[in-house]
Amino acid sequence: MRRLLIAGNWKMNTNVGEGEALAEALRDVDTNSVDVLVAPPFTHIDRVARALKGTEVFLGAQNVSEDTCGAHTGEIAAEMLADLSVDYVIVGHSECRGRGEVDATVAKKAARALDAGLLPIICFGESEEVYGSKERVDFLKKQVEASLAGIKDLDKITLAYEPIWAIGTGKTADAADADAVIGQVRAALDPAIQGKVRILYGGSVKSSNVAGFVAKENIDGVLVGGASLKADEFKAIAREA
Ligand code: G2H
Repeated sequence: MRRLLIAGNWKMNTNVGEGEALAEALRDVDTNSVDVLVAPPFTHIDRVARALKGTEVFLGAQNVSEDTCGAHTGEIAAEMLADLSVDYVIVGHSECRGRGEVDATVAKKAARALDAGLLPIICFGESEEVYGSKERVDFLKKQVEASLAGIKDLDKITLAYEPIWAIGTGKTADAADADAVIGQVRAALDPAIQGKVRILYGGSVKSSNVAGFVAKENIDGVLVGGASLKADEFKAIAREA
């Protein structure tokens, strides 16, 4: 059985004090039956790590450089995140892909994360236009395959299906449809890892709809944006999952 992962992606929200307060309020989140992760902005990671010290909550980052330490102005290396006790890093979020990040870059970022001992959460998903076309499943399989290119420790990755049209829009995917499409993507993975890799759903998840997603065979948790910014709501998501 794959253990569920409930991941909160704070995106570019909160100041340091607000992030610290949010983390403090999450100290009693129920981690008995699910893994829980928060991914604050880079600037908050150290303070959030301190606020969550002694809990089972995992710490994530929202992005990482494709390069190792060196002359890369403005970038953050995976080694730097590992130094802050970060466990997971989100790569290939559609909000990054939308700014020009391509599959090959996503694969390099995931490889750097693994080299530094971090666990990558690799996002994939289709636009509304592709969603409505017969190419949808092929598009998603190719996107995942290209985003995993050259990665050796495939058993250490987590995938997250985030249909772009469902992100921050309040439109959620149909759970049965998300399960079916995730199942097809899972079936295209290397057979050695097919049953091991966690595949999350993300896009307008909240406490009132999470149960419907995680009840599905192929959905191993959720990546939550907006609803992860309210401690009570995020704790309710972890409880309802
Ligand atoms: C999708 C999701 C979290 P939201 O981006 O990654 O955000 O829950 O706000 O749709």
